[in-house]
Amino acid sequence: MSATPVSADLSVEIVGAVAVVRLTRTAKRNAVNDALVLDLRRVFESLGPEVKAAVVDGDGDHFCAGLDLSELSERDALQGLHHSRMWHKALDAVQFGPVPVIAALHGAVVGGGLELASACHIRVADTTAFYALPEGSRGIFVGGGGSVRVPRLIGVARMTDMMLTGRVYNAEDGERAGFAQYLVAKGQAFAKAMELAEKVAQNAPATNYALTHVLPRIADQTADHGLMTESLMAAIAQSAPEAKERVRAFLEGRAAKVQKD
Ligand code: 1HE
Repeated sequence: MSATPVSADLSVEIVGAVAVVRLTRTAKRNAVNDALVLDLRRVFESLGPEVKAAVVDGDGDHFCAGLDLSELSERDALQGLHHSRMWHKALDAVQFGPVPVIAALHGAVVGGGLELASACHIRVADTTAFYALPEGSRGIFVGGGGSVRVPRLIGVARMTDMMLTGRVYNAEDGERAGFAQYLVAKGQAFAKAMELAEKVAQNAPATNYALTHVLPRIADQTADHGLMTESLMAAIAQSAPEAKERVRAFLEGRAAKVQKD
């Protein structure tokens, strides 16, 4: 099936059970303007039941250059607040939408681009990827959820350093720091993200829901509350007929063993 343009700057293609959501604003390095934020939100809020996983990709040499800076100049404080909250709603729709989302990263993953990547559940980067938060040097602050999501990947100290000093992480150092879970050869991020998405799409829905909606909430809870939430989710997941069948399949030798790579 071919990609359906949502606008000139965004397309969606359904490949089997995977929705491929692609930024197509290459002339502006996939910088995200207001229309694009709203479209991203709409896309993730309206994925159909046939979609079991999604991949976010960017056309051209860069994943995403962040906020479209040309729209920043004339906002007052209250408009700035609403603008940031608009990003939050859109990236919440990515993180807490119906399916696991895998980001395919290459080139610039900066500012709001890094915030978008951080809202995804798995990040695959190729060797051209680099990570930065130029907000620090532009005299602004993150506004797309970066202060909440980026430290969960790399820690508060690294994010503070990035924004105070303008530090840029290359692909290798970025993987080591925790930005990406997979590092692949140049041009291979999308293929690897699709491979992972197809695998993720086969998981039991309760497992995917637990990992995308419940695990991050447990991370926000006290240990005592987290353990209770874990038990509740575990009980729900194991009670599904699909879980029982998967366990039976293993016990009867019909399911794959755990194998090292
Ligand atoms: C843009 C943007 C943008 C490119 N807003 N127009 N983000 C940044 O501070 C990153 C700014 N961008 C860059 O550092 C570079 O563009 C890149 C490293 C990403 C790519 O460099 P390059 O040499 O491939 O492209 P370029 O020549 O810099 O840019 C090509 C065009 O895209 C050019 O426009 P043109 O009309 O002159 O062709 C650039 O102006 C335009 N462009 N990036 C607007 N970001 C929710 S809060 C989040 C806050 C932030 O994200 S702040 C960080 C913003």
